[in-house]
Amino acid sequence: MRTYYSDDHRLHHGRCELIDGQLMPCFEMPSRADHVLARVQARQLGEVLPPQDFGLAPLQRVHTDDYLTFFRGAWERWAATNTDGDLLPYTWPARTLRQVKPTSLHGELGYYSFDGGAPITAGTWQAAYTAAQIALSGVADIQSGAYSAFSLCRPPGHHAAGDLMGGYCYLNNAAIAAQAFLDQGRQKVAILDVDYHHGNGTQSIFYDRNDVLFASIHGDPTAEFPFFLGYADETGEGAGQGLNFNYPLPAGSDWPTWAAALEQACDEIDRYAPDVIVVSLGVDTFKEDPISQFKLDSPDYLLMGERIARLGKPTLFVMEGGYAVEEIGINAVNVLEGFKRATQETA
Ligand code: SP5
Ligand code: ZN
Repeated sequence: MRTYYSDDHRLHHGRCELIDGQLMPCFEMPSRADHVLARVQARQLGEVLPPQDFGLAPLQRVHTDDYLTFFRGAWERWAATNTDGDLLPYTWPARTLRQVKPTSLHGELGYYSFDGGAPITAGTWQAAYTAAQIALSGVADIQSGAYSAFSLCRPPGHHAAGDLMGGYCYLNNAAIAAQAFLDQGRQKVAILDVDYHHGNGTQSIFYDRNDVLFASIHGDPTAEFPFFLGYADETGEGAGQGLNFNYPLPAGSDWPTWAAALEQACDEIDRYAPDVIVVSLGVDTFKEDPISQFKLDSPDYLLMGERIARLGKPTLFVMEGGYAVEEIGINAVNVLEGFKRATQETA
């Protein structure tokens, strides 16, 4: 399995986020990708390649032009008046307020975000743009015949909607990949989101469509970020009715509980019979994750990869969350090694 990776991720390094009433150093930090890359190399998973550049067009298939233009130009506008500090939103158009787009930088930033967890720094656009190209390079690999690929994206993407950033995410790498598969002739794509948090951005992008199935296993949003999406009764609408599957699980869920939800998700994916699968691969389900409440252990990720392999479809893995930095490489690469092993056994 080839891995697509670029050092550009380092250009994005937010300073702090609000956790339990305190400004803490961002959990979504550059060393996350370094640990995953090191483990890919140590385990000799396969070649590590830089991304190709497919330009803006495939990003525009998922994100609105006005959002992309705003995100691309935001830092320059901020830097013109500030020499210190990340660009962070502080007001959002919640209930009773109007969905207007103000003209000032912070007005627009509130309009284009849903939380204060996505800081814009000098290199954030470039890092996010390259992460999307990394996802697209994985698509290209599979389109040229590879059975699987690993897109080592950073920053992550699954919380980003068509015109919203949030939850450490700016561009929805998995959604951009899924849309690219469709645009290159695939008929049906299934996205399996195993990150601890619900993939609200991905769900919203494909909610009313029948060419993408979305299934997500995550912390129950009654108690967990992103709180306002990810409930089991969100089943899709219009043409997408019956093609959105949420499996919210309680805090403390361990592998047997998690694996039972995975079985259900896999049954739905089998029934849908997609041409290709995109996995939003977050490993913040790990028992030591500093911001999450599930109890998966490192060997469980091998089993996760094996089960995904038994779906028997070409599969693109796209890196999402995981904040236990020392173990993120072991856990993410365990999924890939489990997948590889099971694929070879059944081939
Ligand atoms: C991609 C991804 O995994 N994004 C996650 C964003 C989560 N942001 C909210 C974090 C709030 C954590 N609160 C933890 C309290 C620990 N005492
Ligand atoms: Zn997450």
